[in-house]
Amino acid sequence: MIITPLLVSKSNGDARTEIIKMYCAGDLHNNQTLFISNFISAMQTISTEMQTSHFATTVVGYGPDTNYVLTQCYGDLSSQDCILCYAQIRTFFPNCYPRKGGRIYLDGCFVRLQNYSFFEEYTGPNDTTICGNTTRKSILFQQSAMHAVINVVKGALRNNDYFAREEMMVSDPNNSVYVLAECWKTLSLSSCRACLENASRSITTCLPWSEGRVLNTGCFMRYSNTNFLNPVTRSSSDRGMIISIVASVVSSAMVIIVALMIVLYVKKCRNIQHKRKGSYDVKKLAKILNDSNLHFKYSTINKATGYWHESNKLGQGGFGIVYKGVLADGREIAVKRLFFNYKFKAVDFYNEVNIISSLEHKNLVRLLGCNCSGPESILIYEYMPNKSLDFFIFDEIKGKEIGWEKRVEIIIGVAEGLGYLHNNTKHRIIHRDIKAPNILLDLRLRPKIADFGLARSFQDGKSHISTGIVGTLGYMAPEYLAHGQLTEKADVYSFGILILEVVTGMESNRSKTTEYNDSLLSTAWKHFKQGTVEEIFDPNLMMHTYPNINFKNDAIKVVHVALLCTQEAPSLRPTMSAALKMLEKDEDPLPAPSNPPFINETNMELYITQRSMDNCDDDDSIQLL
Ligand SMILES: *[C@@H]1O[C@H](CO)[C@@H](O)[C@H](O)[C@H]1NC(C)=O
Ligand SMILES: *[C@@H]1O[C@H](CO)[C@@H](O)[C@H](O)[C@H]1NC(C)=O
Ligand SMILES: *[C@@H]1O[C@H](CO)[C@@H](O)[C@H](O)[C@H]1NC(C)=O
Ligand SMILES: *[C@@H]1O[C@H](CO)[C@@H](O)[C@H](O)[C@H]1NC(C)=O
Ligand SMILES: *[C@@H]1O[C@H](CO)[C@@H](O)[C@H](O)[C@H]1NC(C)=O
Ligand SMILES: *[C@@H]1O[C@H](CO)[C@@H](O)[C@H](O)[C@H]1NC(C)=O
Ligand SMILES: *[C@@H]1O[C@H](CO)[C@@H](O)[C@H](O)[C@H]1NC(C)=O
Ligand SMILES: *[C@@H]1O[C@H](CO)[C@@H](O)[C@H](O)[C@H]1NC(C)=O
Ligand SMILES: *[C@@H]1O[C@H](CO)[C@@H](O)[C@H](O)[C@H]1NC(C)=O
Ligand SMILES: *[C@@H]1O[C@H](CO)[C@@H](O)[C@H](O)[C@H]1NC(C)=O
Ligand SMILES: *[C@@H]1O[C@H](CO)[C@@H](O)[C@H](O)[C@H]1NC(C)=O
Ligand SMILES: CC(=O)N[C@H]1CO[C@H](CO)[C@@H](O)[C@@H]1O
Repeated sequence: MIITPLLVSKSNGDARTEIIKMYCAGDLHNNQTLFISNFISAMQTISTEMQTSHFATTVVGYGPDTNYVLTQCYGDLSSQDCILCYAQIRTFFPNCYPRKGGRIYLDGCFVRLQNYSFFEEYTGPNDTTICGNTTRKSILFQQSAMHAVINVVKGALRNNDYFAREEMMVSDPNNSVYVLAECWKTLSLSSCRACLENASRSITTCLPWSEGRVLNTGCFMRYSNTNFLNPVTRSSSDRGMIISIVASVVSSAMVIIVALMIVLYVKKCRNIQHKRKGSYDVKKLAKILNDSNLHFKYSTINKATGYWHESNKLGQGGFGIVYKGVLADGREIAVKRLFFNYKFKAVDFYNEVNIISSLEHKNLVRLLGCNCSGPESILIYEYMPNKSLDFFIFDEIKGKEIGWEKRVEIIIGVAEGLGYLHNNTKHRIIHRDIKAPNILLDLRLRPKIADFGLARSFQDGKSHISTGIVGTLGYMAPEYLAHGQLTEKADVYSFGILILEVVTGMESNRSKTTEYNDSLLSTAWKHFKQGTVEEIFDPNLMMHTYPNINFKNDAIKVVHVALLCTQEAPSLRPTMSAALKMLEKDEDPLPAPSNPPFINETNMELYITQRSMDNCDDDDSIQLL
């Protein structure tokens, strides 16, 4: 896959992205999970189609949470302007949530989403006429306008695309009239006629004023004394506005990105009012962010990502998309765009951003900025060109590119980053989701821990916080999994698993078929006890580093540390700083590890389901998955 960031310079057309009217549907979604996933998939289909077309419809799902979507750009927009206008729609549309859809009329395009098939509707109670009444026009203008409206209706019904434009130029420029009319392409000819005839009757009630618009269920019409129409050419190539500036080759498996997604998932809980110590109120936090250099204008981000151009998409997770962007000064960024802006939990979001932004360490991905006051919640991070650790170590070919020394460097880097999080004086932070896809690699393959979305700072004096389970099975500490008890030692456990992956090149995953007893951890434990650890070393390492005598001993020691980190009793696991010392220094002999946990996986799943249901009154009313 070639990623080609776009710089979109000023168009010589006008995308007419002003929002004229937005209605949100009256219905609340029925099943949030279902609705959101249908919405995301519907918008994805539409977004793809709108890259090349002026019109798209889709139907996703079934039952009361089905998404029926229609989008259309008006006929005089160039392809590029259509993309820009659609980008505006895409940005504003989630604001209807949790209403189940709605309509937005822009001056250049239209969108509608409902949970039933509305594609043939052309009239309804929300049909609106909006008159711009700034200037009262002459009789001559009024006559021209009437005439133009009649022509435009005829024209639209004649044209296959249901679009027509009309310019009435009279000798006196003060009396020129410009008109546009368009039906949605899903209508039959007779429905389109009925819609436009109603619209033309409605619009003439705006006379003698200089401006009128009709927003009907099935069509749009506008007249004006100023020329809002775009030049007649509809070719996009002649605009020459797409400048490819970078073309970097990126493979298709972009696992990082999925990991990069921050997902805001709001639990419907009884006790949502929970106030965390140290939370500020929204306004204060918004102000802090606004005053800091974290402040990014929405329009800047729009430009950097080529108006969220498809080709800049790095990946997509459950609830958000990550884009690559290039700022005006050439800096590359990764932009996380959350699908929904849960304004009512803004305190948590700002709090999160505030904490994250206060962190600075060479082994943590830096948050460069955010925009939470715009229509969407957006986070901006530094861009990591070499994706994530899993991309290398689990790949037979790419695995050869990081030898033993590099792997040790990476392990130590992660330990330093985690140690910094745990040892932070202002906020002790537990990452909660340490795993290979969350370890990003910079230009020189130095590790950077990503996705602090799961991080929760917790106050001194509490031994652990009880919390809804979030994280990735296979990396989760048993006490956390079973009882939701979260301490730094849960991160230490995940770190131990990560080490084993780096040494063996095997993925510690949750598998339905294999018992927990066959897990990577128990396999390592078994071999460690039998003194046959080298049997599980990554073949890539064996091939390249075996001549190095120290390799075997080093690697056994690293596995030893991993087993200390993954002991069943949290109190026996070392702190991150102790683990770091063990990895860096050779002097002291390491203590023998005690048993790792062996849990019956079937029971584990029961636990999780139960806990996620019981856990409403804990502090996690926003979960970042
Ligand atoms: C009309 O708009 C209102 C609110 O703006 C909304 O509640 C209602 O569902 C809409 N009706 C239709 C048919 O879209
Ligand atoms: C919502 O839909 C999902 C997916 O079909 C299902 O697993 C879940 O049980 C549903 N929730 C409710 C409350 O119906
Ligand atoms: C649309 O959603 C509403 C509210 O959830 C529901 O009552 C209605 O039956 C749904 N319509 C269809 C066609 O499923
Ligand atoms: C102009 O429009 C405004 C609001 O749209 C309305 O309140 C006002 O009465 C109108 N003026 C005239 C002269 O129609
Ligand atoms: C056009 O209108 C402006 C202001 O409404 C007026 O000053 C000007 O004289 C008009 N031009 C003509 C040719 O009538
Ligand atoms: C246009 O249709 C709407 C909805 O049926 C109706 O309320 C309105 O009176 C019609 N307007 C005209 C001018 O016929
Ligand atoms: C944000 O900062 C700008 C100046 O940098 C200021 O004009 C604006 O009022 C601030 N907005 C808020 C919400 O504090
Ligand atoms: C977000 O973007 C909007 C629109 O560009 C801007 O007005 C606002 O100040 C930005 N907010 C922050 C926190 O940067
Ligand atoms: C993890 O899953 C992959 C593919 O699903 C499989 O090839 C691999 O063996 C699994 N790893 C472990 C340790 O079970
Ligand atoms: C954690 O803090 C203690 C005391 O402030 C310090 O001695 C230790 O080196 C720190 N550990 C790390 C990993 O920064
Ligand atoms: C795991 O637990 C389930 C249910 O309690 C039980 O049926 C199953 O035999 C157990 N498996 C093992 C390996 O203990
Ligand atoms: C090992 C590897 O793939 N390194 C790459 C890291 O990213 C830089 C910049 O994209 C490439 O030049 C390296 O080849």
